[in-house]
Amino acid sequence: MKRINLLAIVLCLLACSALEGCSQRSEKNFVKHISFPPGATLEEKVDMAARLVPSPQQLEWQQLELTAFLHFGINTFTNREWGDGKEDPALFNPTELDAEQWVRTLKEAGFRMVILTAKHHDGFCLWPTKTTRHSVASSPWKDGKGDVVKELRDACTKYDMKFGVYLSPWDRNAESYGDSPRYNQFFIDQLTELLTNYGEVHEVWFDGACAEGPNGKKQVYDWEAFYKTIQTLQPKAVMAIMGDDVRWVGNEKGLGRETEWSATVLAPGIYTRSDSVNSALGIRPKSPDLGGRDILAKANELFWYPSEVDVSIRPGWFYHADQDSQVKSLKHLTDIYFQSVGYNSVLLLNIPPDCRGLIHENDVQRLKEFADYRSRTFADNRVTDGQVLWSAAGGESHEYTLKEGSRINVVLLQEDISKGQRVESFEVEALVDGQWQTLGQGTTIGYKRLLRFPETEATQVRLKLLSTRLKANISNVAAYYAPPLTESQDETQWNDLPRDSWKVLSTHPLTIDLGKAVSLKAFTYAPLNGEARPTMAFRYQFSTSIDGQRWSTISTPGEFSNIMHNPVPQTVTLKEVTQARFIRLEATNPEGQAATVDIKELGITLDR
Ligand code: FUL
Repeated sequence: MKRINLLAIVLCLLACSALEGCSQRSEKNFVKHISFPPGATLEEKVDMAARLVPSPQQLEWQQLELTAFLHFGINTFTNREWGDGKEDPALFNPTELDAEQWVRTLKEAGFRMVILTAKHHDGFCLWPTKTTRHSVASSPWKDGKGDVVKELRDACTKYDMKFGVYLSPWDRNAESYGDSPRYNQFFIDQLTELLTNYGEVHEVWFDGACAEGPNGKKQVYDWEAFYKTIQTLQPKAVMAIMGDDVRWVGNEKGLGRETEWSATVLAPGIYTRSDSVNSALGIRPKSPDLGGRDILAKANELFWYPSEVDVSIRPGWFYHADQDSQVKSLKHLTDIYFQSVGYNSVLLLNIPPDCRGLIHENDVQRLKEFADYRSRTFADNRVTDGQVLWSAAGGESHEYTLKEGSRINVVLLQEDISKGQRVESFEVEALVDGQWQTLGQGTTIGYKRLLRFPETEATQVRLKLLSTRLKANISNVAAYYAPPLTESQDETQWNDLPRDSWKVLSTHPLTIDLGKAVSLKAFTYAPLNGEARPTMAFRYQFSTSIDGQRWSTISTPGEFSNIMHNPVPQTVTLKEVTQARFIRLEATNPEGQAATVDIKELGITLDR
């Protein structure tokens, strides 16, 4: 009798596990997009959300982890961040351009893809396009016979590096800009050249900037047609930012979100419905919660739309010689890495080639340090049994063995996202002297989550899933020791004259008595706390005076280009050294209304 019972139990268990296997196998997945059925409950939505998976190219893109951005173009030679399209192409003349040096440097630093600004907002094309004369073909570089895109493409092929292009939709040079159908065709022609003549393109990057063209008119982009062009010519490429494969994280500081859902309710900006969908949900790319249950409850659809963190290794996106000493420190880059790759995002790090057409020695050195640090840290995984797939629901936990004598301060967690993103919250513990102690807690895991905590000597680590959507699939658990880093970055000096002696004569416009006459070489505008505010300065006019009565305007109306997205100090060098005791900054905000500038946001550079 006993034996029969036992047999029955064994048979039942076998049948159950087979069934379970079947039900797991028959799980219906949704690729890239879900429309929730009308009236779906939150539980039904959560169930479907767990089964949203990336397209094959999105998955491949995520696995790259590190992509390099190369901002290079006419701005490199005019020392600007945003060109106005009126530049003389003759200024473009790199003396030692070597795309192999770029790719070799980046490859050695662990990057797997390179994206070049084939055209930035100034409209200057780095390839000899048939669409405009504002290109390398009109420059003295290689007697107008050069092609930066091709040189980069060839170097990528040689070093087995993936290749992407940034083509700015906003074009301040194109005469047709603002005449929407005509410019859209012009843009498609440019896209077609880039996607036809340079082999495989893996990422097409469109930023969202859309402002006035040379005729003052605003353009209405035909995203649908741009999208079709890419689909036809490079069906395997991911389309980023103004695209529906890759999402902008929402800042240019290198800061990912700790809770980062790749399965998100944010509708990609290229869809005509995106404004109405996103405003009904009250969300923007910068919003903190783009995929949690609260927002899911209100949503009608869901997108696999993973985050990309874009940031420059220097304060600006383009090369400026006066930023040679401001290459981000190893600690800063490492923090960025943990807050991007370690927060379920791809890091898109910009390294701008200089006027020679080379990656500057300081950046090369920092990239080497960054790569060495990562390989020192991640070469020695202390977990012996972390690469076995563990499928489990909230409330379950799993113990992993550490090599003997392990000192750790980082735990790496990965979900098999080809089956969906499912972990909502987790806890990691360590067995220290026979006692379990908490190392840290977190929310999402996704493709990769790096958890940092104080150094701990332990024999085991335990991962506890606190809450999941269906059963989560944990594909990797690892633990490391990351050597501590201290900040050795110099405080950037951008004001030579202490403000104690300054007197504010008026706030609108900001007029200052410096207390004595000085030889003025440059001035700097640095948004307070490095933060963008709606009242911040964007367009400006700068004037000086000896006596506070007669004023001369030094620079023609200028702009602090891109300051609202990247609010770092911007220094404007005067055409010639000027004697002045009084200075005045008249400025308007990005909306064109009077800006408010605080005295602490202004600095001057003296000629000494
Ligand atoms: C922004 C641009 O305006 C900046 O100049 C830079 O190219 C950044 C990556 O994207 O939208």
